[in-house]
Amino acid sequence: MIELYSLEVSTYSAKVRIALGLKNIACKILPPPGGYSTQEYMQLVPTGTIPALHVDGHYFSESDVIMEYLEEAYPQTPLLPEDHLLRAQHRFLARYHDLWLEPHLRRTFEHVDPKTRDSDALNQHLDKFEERLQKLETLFSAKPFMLGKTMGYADCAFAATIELADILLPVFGRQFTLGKNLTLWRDAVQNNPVAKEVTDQSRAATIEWLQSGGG
Ligand SMILES: N[C@@H](CCC(=O)N[C@@H](CS)C(=O)NCC(=O)O)C(=O)O
Repeated sequence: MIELYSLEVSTYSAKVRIALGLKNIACKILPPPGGYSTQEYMQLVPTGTIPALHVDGHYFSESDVIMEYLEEAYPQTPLLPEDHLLRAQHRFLARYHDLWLEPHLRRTFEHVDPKTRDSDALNQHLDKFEERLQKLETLFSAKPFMLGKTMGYADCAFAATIELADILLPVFGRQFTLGKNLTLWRDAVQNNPVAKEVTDQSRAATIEWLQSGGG
């Protein structure tokens, strides 16, 4: 059976776990051996990041690479449509998440503890995140999912990150507001039992992490 190295607190892992659930793929979910970024784990997964997939002695990371592998190796319940242009739109939105939006939220983690907070650096990332969230509102038109009537590749990318922003922005005194499009989309995602279960676990793990001081 394939194995996914993942932690509930990880939004990139949540993306892949939602895809596994939607496609009903049998997969063992495990924490990274030794913890992420450790020498022990990097012997298996050179980047040291989660998620990573283990298939027959082969290990690879990068959530979008794993998503593409799952799509090709398990064609049931496709998360990418047949139409080439729509496929490109899904991939664009998923890249927008990974390269343009989420990294600014991630860069706030180091400022959770007020004792070590650099307010200027923090505010720059919060401003960028909010700006790019507003832009995301204009990049699709909820159907109710980003590009269609069923959950797809693009939707998996944002599901846990939006829930993380809902929890994290108020910690820094910022308001979490979504436009009409993203609100419709978020409701649809939260009505999907697979996405709800994964994002609920991710929310609970994030709250626990914050309560422990966010270190
Ligand atoms: N681009 C990577 C990002 C993955 C990532 O940053 N994962 C975090 C956890 S959510 C991680 O493993 N951090 C450990 C590190 O950066 O060393 C992907 O899409 O898989």
